[in-house]
Amino acid sequence: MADLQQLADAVISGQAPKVEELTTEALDQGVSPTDVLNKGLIAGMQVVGVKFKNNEFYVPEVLIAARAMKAGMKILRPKLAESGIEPAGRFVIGTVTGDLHDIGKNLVSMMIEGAGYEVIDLGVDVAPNTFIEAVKDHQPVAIGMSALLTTTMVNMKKTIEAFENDGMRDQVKILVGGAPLTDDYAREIGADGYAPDAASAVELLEQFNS
Ligand code: B1M
Repeated sequence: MADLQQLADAVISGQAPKVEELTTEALDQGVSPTDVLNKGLIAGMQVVGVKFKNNEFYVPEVLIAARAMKAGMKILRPKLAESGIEPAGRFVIGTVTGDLHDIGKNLVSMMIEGAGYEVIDLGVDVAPNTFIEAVKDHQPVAIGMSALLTTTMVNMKKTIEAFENDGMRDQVKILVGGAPLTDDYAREIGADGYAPDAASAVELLEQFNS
């Protein structure tokens, strides 16, 4: 019988080919796609999140684990679609106008995907209106904005104001993060939450979605 703990361990240690092999094996043996997702891939990424938070893992290990998880998701996604299993919710993410830094954003994006959400990644240099259109199109649980420059973090405020001006502010939770940000700044600009790291972003999203 397929060992889902072994699959979780392969995600944690970032072994993409092994994750592919174990995901295929589990499905072939009749394990449900939901169990493969929750007890294998997501369980593995949860451990990665904890290790990252505790400084036991650094950025490269997280990126390698996320790549392994994605290798499993590629096999699993069509099976999940066939069995009509919905994602936990949708999450829209982007780096704000004028800012091209995307390493942190990509980490957050991968951890959130690892927690079972469908992630719509708008990329970098994302204009306020693009966030608004994405909310209209995808109705996410929340949007996430990333900024790495003191000169671009102000564009988070502008984006929130654009949501307010469009009468859309109460339709979505807004999560912000990035190295120059603080909890106080997030509060000051009217965000719903500030995540100092990728694991905290997952925790906040789970709170918004409960
Ligand atoms: Co730039 N850069 N950079 N840079 N760069 C910084 C940010 C800087 C601090 C370096 C420095 O001077 N010491 C400085 C900013 C200074 C300031 O504003 N006070 C700086 C500068 C000045 C610049 C340029 C202006 C340089 C120039 O051209 N003169 C320029 C700006 C370009 C632009 O954006 N318009 C620039 C360019 C670049 C590169 C293109 C060369 C490259 C980016 C490559 C890329 O992202 N694809 C780059 C890099 C790599 C950095 C540093 C070295 C590393 C950033 C990084 O990836 N960190 C950075 C210095 C540093 O931080 N040591 C620096 C790792 C990443 C995992 O952490 O992004 O903080 P971070 O993400 C964390 C959390 O913050 C949080 O979770 C992540 C994981 O834990 N998080 C979120 C992030 N986003 C979140 C969103 C959330 C929740 C949590 O919700 C949605």
